[in-house]
Amino acid sequence: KCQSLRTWLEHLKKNGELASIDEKVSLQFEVAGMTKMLDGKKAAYFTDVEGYDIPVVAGIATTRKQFADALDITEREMNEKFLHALDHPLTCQQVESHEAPVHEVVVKDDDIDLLKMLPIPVHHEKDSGHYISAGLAIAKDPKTGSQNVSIHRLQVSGRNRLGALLLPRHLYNFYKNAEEQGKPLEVAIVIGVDPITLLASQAIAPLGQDEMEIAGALKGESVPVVKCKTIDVFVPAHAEIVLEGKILPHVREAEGPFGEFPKYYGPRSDKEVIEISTITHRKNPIYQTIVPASYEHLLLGGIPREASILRALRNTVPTVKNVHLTLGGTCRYHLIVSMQKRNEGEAKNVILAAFAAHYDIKHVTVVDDEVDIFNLEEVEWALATRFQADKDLVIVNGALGSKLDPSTSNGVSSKMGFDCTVPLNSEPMAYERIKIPGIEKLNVDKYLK
Ligand code: FMN
Repeated sequence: KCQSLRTWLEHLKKNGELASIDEKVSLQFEVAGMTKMLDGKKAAYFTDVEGYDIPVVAGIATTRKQFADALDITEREMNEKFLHALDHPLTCQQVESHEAPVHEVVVKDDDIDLLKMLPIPVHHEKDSGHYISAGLAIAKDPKTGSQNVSIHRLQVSGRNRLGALLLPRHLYNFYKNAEEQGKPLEVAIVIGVDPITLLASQAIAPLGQDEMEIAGALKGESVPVVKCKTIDVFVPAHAEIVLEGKILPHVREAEGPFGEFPKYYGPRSDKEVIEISTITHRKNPIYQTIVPASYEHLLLGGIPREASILRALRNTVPTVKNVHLTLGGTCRYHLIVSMQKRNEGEAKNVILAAFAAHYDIKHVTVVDDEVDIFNLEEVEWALATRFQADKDLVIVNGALGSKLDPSTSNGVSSKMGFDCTVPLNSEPMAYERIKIPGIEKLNVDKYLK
């Protein structure tokens, strides 16, 4: 079901999880608005986008259950599955151009006009314009030849020009290496893929590890890739659309504002520029977009991060059981951890390790492992009944946080941890949960109908 965007959409349709929207919709806010209204319920497939023959799809996975379904596992198995894939990547399978659906149509040079060709939406009120938000940027490290996959917001700045936000991670690193030699960096922007490929692109993997190989490991079979027509980059052969181009050295142009995952605007400033020289696509392509700050956007960042954070915390305290980055905390800022505390003080070590595991983490809540960390009412109950601010609160001031959190001073942030574990030396009855014997055997379903 995750061979391509199309096979996944078929699967959603069969499950009744795809809304086919046949009324005419505008690219200006309407696509984003309808998708937002369906967020967490159904994917939105727009068949009649004003001014275009190409359909638009958004929200292809907006719940943890759907991502788990794509991976053929339960929600609770997600972290272990992701960690296994990080450790056992699967080499991609190279196919010839004539075998690659994404090479069915090739458009070159002067025939390219991004906004005329592709239904690229305007998502939020104060966005600077049309943005590609579900494009996988794939580039090759000029030094080692290994590929990297990541998603970047891409502002359409001209007929064949995109403004990109490259935060200082892997793609940025490749680009700086090329720029220092006065060279452009070849890059492919891949649009229209399945949810596992999107998820893999967000892996917190070491520099040099190709996320497409993690996608292969998550799928259980190698991803078929094809060499681009004009650049030395390999892209998924079953994608819908590929833009081939390069990031220009020593060129910066205005980009933004753009509505971002914390539900505020990322500011306008001079950013890197990608020039597109060739577009390849399937015969009747489907255009994919991700509405910023939607559940899809938040979970795509959250799920791979949870796996990496879990590993980091277990390196500090091996009895850490599970972690949860909550939707309310934008799947970035609020972490809940469950652990089996064996030594007094360990929960505080876990809090400090969480701050170190990812700079985005701002507030950490640690609970004993009988608390269900995916049930926020239970977590609040633990905070209400097992936490005393004079002993159980950890505050670290002046650490690096998220620059997109407007309450920080340009990213410099206070961090806070709540140790909600039961003291090991407490009276046995003091924290004994009340219980009604035999309740689990009683059946009241018929009275609820
Ligand atoms: N990262 C950026 O640097 N700039 C962006 O504009 C950006 N936009 C994103 C939009 C979406 C919908 C998602 C899911 C992620 C976005 N990210 C962005 C996050 C990166 O894609 C992500 O951190 C990725 O893992 C980075 O890969 P790397 O570590 O291989 O460089």
